[in-house]
Amino acid sequence: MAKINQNYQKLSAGYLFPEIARRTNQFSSVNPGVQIMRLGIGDTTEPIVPSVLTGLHQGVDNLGNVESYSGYGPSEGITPLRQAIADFYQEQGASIDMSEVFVSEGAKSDSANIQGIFSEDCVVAVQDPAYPVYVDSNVIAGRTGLAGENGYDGLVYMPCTEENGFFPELPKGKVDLIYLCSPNNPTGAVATKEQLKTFVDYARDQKAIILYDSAYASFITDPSLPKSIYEIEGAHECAIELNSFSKTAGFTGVRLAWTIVPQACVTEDAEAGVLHSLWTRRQNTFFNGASNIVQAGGVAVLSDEGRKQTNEQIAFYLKNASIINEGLKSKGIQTFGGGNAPYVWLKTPNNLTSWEFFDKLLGECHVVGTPGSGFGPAGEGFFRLSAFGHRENVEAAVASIKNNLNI
Ligand code: PL4
Repeated sequence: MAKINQNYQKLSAGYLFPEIARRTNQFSSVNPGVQIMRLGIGDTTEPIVPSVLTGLHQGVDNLGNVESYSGYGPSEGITPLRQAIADFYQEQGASIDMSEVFVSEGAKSDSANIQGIFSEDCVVAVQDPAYPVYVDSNVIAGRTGLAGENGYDGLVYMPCTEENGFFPELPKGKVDLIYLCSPNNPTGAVATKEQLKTFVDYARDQKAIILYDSAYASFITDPSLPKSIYEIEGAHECAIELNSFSKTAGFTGVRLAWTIVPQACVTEDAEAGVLHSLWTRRQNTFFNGASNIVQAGGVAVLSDEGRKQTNEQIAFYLKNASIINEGLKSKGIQTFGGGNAPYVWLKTPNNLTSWEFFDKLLGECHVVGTPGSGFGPAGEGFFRLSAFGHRENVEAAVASIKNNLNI
């Protein structure tokens, strides 16, 4: 008799983004003809830049020629791409060997899967609020109890509040796995080197592992802020980093990402090299590699021309963020983030709950955003607006908020 994984029953509600889509569709069905402006999901909108398109075309053309045709590739990724990623780190002052780079089809799936190489009884700490995948994947893996009003039993929430500048204090007790995301989704806050150092020191001391999601690192324009945790001394011993081409190069639909598992990473029960070989084994068993066409596109993203063109696109999205920020501020709404990140985090006016503000923004302004409470208990009373959008749509959404939001 088959039995289901009962941990799925613990998941508190529908996954956040489909829930937003459901509510938005419901609004549209009772308000036919109303034009909805979407600043909800962080999804790229601008076309892929020419030099990267050339790389993708090259990937396709290679398949039409007997000399350059390739079938299954290494599940860790093709050598030119792994090397280009390692070189990219080197330029940032973070030494990474090509063998430590694991190419994948998405940082979402890697951030959900990475917990699988750790013991079931690891104590998990997450920033609160956080990208929901970190929590849900650990719920499904059985590392938590049931959900209550303040989150899941057994999970250590590290509140990110206005008071601490949206970067958490160290956990009070001993934890084993620590999820950090910088630039942060959803708050837009970026960790400083000093802040990361406190976590690296803690992790080395406790033989804990930091799972560092830097999917938005390319949005950091302030040169004093770290783009990788490996810029911090000692991080190679205690941190796994996840990054993605999704937001950097408009690959949200194309799908390409990477995870770094340094050889030097250690746990309480495993010496250097073990975590690296476990992740290799995991990927070899579960994954047959990212598309060879897409990996050719990834190499083009990291070329000089690719970087120049994608950086221009990132500047475009950052300008959207500043338009949103300015518009909200002129309305008297308090905002955070958006300077080195594609998300603006706002405090809901008049103490509205996050979902109350969602309904108000949709009803009065026809703008969709993301309720902060969907990212964790400390997100209640906050709201996220995404800077991904065509300029005219972002401007129209901001104008509608200015003209129609009744606060
Ligand atoms: C909507 C911190 C967006 N349907 O594209 P990937 O898989 O390489 O990267 C996903 C990802 C990884 N890490 C962080 C992210 O914020 C994201 C993407 N988040 C958002 O609006 O928060 C897209 C979400 C998607 C989902 O369910 O993840």
